Amino acid sequence: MASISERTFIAIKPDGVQRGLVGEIIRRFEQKGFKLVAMKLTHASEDLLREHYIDLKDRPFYAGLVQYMHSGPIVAMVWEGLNVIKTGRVMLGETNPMDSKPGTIRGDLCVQVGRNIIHGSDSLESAEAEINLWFSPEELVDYRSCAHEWIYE
Ligand code: DAT
Ligand code: MG
Repeated sequence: MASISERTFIAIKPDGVQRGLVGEIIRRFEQKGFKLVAMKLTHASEDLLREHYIDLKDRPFYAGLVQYMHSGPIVAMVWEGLNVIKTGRVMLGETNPMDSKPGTIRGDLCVQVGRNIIHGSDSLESAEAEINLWFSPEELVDYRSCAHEWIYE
């Protein structure tokens, strides 16, 4: 069941960082009304990235995907809010930017599936696993947003 304290893992991939899209992507989540609870710029290890994409280990693009994700810094974030996992995926667009509608992040800001600039968890289970993989519990910041009452009834 969707809850106001639902959390998702969102990552701006190395191409998004290099192309100067960090502010634009964060702006969309902030303006939507979601709450930022963790964020760091990190050059992820290949081990962490292999684990992050472990479900895709048998796909032909797996090695290239890990290399691409290891090619530069990533902005790793945790966002919180009602239905944030599913809504976050809608905001991202389809995996392949070619299939992504205008108005979505991938639909507006990138062209090819292998350079699709952003990651977002696709289920409650993957969100929990990914948040645990990328962040320690102390890095998740507990605070009350002053906009809370203006976003939720
Ligand atoms: P998503 O990132 O939308 O959750 P996914 O989990 O199926 O998509 O795949 C993870 C990433 O792998 C995706 O963002 C880009 C890459 N990828 C997926 N399918 C691909 C393909 N057919 N060719 C190249 N890269 C692909
Ligand atoms: Mg995925």
